[in-house]
Amino acid sequence: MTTESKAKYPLLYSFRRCPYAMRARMALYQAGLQCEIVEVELKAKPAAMLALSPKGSVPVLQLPSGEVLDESLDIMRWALTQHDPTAWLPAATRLSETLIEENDGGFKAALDRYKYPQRFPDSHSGEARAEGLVFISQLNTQLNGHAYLLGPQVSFVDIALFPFVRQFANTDLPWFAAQALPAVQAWLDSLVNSALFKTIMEKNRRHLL
Ligand SMILES: N[C@@H](CCC(=O)N[C@@H](CS)C(=O)NCC(=O)O)C(=O)O
Repeated sequence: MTTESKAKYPLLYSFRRCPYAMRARMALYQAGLQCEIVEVELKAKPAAMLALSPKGSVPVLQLPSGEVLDESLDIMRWALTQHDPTAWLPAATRLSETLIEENDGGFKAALDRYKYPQRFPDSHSGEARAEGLVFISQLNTQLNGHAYLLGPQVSFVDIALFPFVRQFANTDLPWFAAQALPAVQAWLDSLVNSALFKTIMEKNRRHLL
């Protein structure tokens, strides 16, 4: 491969509405890293992406060195290790890890059963919603008078979690708005309306930065 043909920027295979891809795009943007984005159709994944990561999930990041990162949390950590202007990483604690594990585990499973009941004929959507609500209530308690999960500033854990909480809320917004979860509702509003989130959700975005 000649120097000219080498990729100059990291290449991100992404899907705009995927919560895992959202958290990766936010960290890459926060780190000020210029990346090329390939918007993937989940039903027709590009062969080039599958060659890099046969498990076939987005996001996938290919670095100019050829190294491949195909887990959203690894992409977030890598990006912020390059540049972390408001210290998202140092703020991370054992509590952040536990919340992320619960989010990506039981909460995500409940969210899928609530959001896509047709895919889970044996599951009861109301029960799945109640299960998800237990985690959301835990977040409401954790917010405890501060704007973000670990204190007054956004950190890694807020960004890792909120795309999933957003999906949960959007599944039935009037119901979500009627719950007594003022801290989570304010937290979600603040993150959904942030310039960072709006930027990474722009349609037809081919580049980050
Ligand atoms: N553990 C992975 C999960 C990524 C994931 O499941 N992404 C979904 C889209 S939201 C996906 O690509 N699913 C494969 C498919 O739908 O074919 C990560 O954190 O990156």
